[in-house]
Amino acid sequence: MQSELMRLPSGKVGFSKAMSNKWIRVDKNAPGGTRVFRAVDSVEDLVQAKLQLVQDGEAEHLSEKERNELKKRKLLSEVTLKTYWVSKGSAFSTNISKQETELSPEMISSGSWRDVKFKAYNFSSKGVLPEGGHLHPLMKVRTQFRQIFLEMGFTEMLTDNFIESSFWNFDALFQPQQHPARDQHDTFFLKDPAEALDFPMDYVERVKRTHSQGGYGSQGYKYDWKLEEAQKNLLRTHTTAASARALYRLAQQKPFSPAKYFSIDRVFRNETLDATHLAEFHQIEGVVADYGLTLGHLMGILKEFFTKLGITHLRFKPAYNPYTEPSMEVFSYHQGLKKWVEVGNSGVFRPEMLLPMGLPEGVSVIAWGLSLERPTMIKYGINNIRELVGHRVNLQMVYDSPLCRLDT
Ligand code: FB9
Repeated sequence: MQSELMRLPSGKVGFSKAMSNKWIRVDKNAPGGTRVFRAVDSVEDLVQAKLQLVQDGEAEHLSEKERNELKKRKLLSEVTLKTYWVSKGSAFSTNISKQETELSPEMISSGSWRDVKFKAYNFSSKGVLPEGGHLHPLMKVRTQFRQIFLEMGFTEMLTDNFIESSFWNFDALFQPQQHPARDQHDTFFLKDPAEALDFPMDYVERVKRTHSQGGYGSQGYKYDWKLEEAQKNLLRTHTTAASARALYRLAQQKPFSPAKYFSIDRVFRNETLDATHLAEFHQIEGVVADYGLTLGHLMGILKEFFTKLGITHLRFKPAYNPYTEPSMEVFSYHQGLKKWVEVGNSGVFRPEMLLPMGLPEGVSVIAWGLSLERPTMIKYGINNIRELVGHRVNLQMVYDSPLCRLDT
């Protein structure tokens, strides 16, 4: 009976093996229960025969399939033995003779080169990477912006003075002396030298009059403008101070000729620090001076400029700056962040700024600004500005930072 068979030791394994080899057959309808019958006259235990081959050192006669079956049943384990034949090479020696790697002038003059062995050149070995300098990501992005301005026909302004007088940083821009941005909590003033003394006094007089009494059609701010306030030295809070100097210089050239200026340099503000703001950043500024420029020209040049950054979908929002009227904040829809992000600020410089400089009636100046850090952090995927600038920067990030392509 099958039930009796199953109770034998290895009965189940034997039964399934015999069935798969068709050595037995089963009759489920036999009287008294399922009975098992012999189906062949004799059987040959192939497994035992194969294992005997292995035992006799003739495992190579087994097929890979047969070997795998035996391995699967853990009846066979395979060990690969590698043997090497070692023989003396042409350079065989029982002592290590150092092979020369350099042919020196002394060897040539003394002739000793004849008795030494030179190591063969290994032309496939990789050269040692020469140590070189590495540009900081900010500098790579600055180069890209500089390239964009240059191909748009802009000339770079002089910005090599971090220290500026309040006159050029604020008064020349028609920013009143009591403006909150001009006090300590927003601006870094210098102790020494505390004051700037060298100004074009005729121009200062016109600025003083424009602030205190008005002029050129403006009613001014009607306050007692003080030279001492304008003389205070500070760390420039924007590169618009450099724009004021450049425009004043332009106004001295007669007759007037249109100009396009740009600047990219550090500015300093005594602001609350956070993950994306430090007390200093690099401001990028573009300025265009010509007869009859309007807000339409400004929108057009902003579209042209930002398109070169890969920013196409611009929106303009009315804003306020002390030195531009009208002013616009510039926004772009960020596909990644799925929201509108501010990409800069812009405006038309006020006549109260331009006319005291001596620029002719009818000349208007449009300008815009943005930071270098924001696009750099976005391009290089940096979320905290302290990973980009400052004493905690990981220099390996600088070494590994790839080239910057702004238009992709
Ligand atoms: O850069 C800014 N955003 C920005 C710029 C480019 C960009 O590129 C993406 C990779 C494609 C992404 C973002 N901003 C100006 C907007 C904000 O980041 C803002 O929160 C921070 N602003 C700085 C000032 O913060 C105290 C950025 C800085 C800024 C703001 C205004 C000006 C310059 C820099 C200006 C100006 C101006 C206006 C009129 C006339 C002349 C100059």
